[in-house]
Amino acid sequence: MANRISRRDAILAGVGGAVVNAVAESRAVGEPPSPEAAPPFLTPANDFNDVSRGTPLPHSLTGQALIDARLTVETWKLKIVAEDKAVLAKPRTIAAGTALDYAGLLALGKAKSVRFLKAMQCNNIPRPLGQGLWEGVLLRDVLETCGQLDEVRRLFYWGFHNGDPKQIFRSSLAFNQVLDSPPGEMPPFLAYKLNGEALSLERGGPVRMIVPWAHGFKSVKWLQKIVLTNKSEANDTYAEAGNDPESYLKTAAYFAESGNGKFPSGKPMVVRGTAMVGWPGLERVEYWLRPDTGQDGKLSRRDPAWATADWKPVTLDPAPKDWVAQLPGGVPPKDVWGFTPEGKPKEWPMRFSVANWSLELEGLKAGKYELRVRSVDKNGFAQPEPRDGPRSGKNAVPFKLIEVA
Ligand SMILES: Nc1nc2c(c(=O)[nH]1)N[C@H]1C(S)=C(S)[C@@H](COP(=O)(O)O)O[C@H]1N2
Ligand SMILES: [Mo]
Repeated sequence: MANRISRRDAILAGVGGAVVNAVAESRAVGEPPSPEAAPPFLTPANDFNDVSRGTPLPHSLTGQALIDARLTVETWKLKIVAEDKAVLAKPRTIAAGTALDYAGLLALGKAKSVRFLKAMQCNNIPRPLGQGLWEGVLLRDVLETCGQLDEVRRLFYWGFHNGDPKQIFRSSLAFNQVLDSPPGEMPPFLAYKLNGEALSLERGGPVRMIVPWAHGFKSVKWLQKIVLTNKSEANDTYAEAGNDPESYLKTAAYFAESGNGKFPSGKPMVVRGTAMVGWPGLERVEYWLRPDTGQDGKLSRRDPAWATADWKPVTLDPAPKDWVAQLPGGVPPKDVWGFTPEGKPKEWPMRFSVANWSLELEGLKAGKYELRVRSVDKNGFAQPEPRDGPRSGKNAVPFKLIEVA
């Protein structure tokens, strides 16, 4: 229970006018997590925290409604069309019987599939929602089956929604982000497997977009439509709600559990947490402990105390030794993005994944303290730098009030 938010923390909250599951940051005093409580590297599909719009939620549909929604593997179809000045030689439409179906996507995957470890991190929730091994086919390999493309500047894409245009959840990508990935980087792909199993309806199955470097809102669930366009502006649903639609995953440290902490004096205090390793990588996670100033932990960004803060490193969990045991059966570690031919991660912690950390302090005198943690990325920026605007990803320096008694 350290790299994700427990279900009991999930509440319904209104975000940008739509109902989204979000997280309460107001939990009661928690038990100190034990140092042994390192979470499994992959989050079981059902244990992800869910962020989904729609009434009813697409993953609550059953029976005929599910078939009508084309959300079964037998009925799923992906339309790919062009609009505006953009041209597509071979559009894929349901009317013409050319839409891509699940069997067709799997056949593409048989020739060329990709496997990618990624933590789902919402732009607006200060903690990863869960981490998975996603498997699918590159979007550019799917587009290749549509023949010559001209005058395309952007792709708009969305998934099933209930027919009410207000409930659509749409995202977008620049065409270059789909085609021209730097060698060694993973471009966007269509995922049909999570943790070695068929992608569940709740996680966006049968097929979901995965955008490796982005926050969760680019990874549209229940994917059904891609429109190639000559328009140049992002029309993401999240952009309309005031968020930065092009932010890379930020590197940021979070506490595993929200709420304040109470620890018995005379015993070591152990606090666990998690860090989202964004595109800038993660150099280290640091903590700053100081006596409580009686301000409920509030500290303005301009307070001079930041300049003299005494930050010290916490301990990052080491890479698992046995990757065969961590990954789903039958997945050779060398076939996962970011792994060497010998089956070891090229970097640790891995970009786009979660890094778990722990802090153990002994000999703390009885009293009240303020505890803060922050990440330092590979460019040397300490959280919340280089961008502290929450609309490009929540990365405020988290704090906890600690009582040792
Ligand atoms: N179709 C659809 N896709 C969606 C969403 C949605 O509401 N509808 N929410 C997005 C957001 S904001 C996030 S953070 C992630 C959450 O993924 P998860 O529910 O698998 O944890 O899904 C994204 N994909
Ligand atoms: Mo999100």
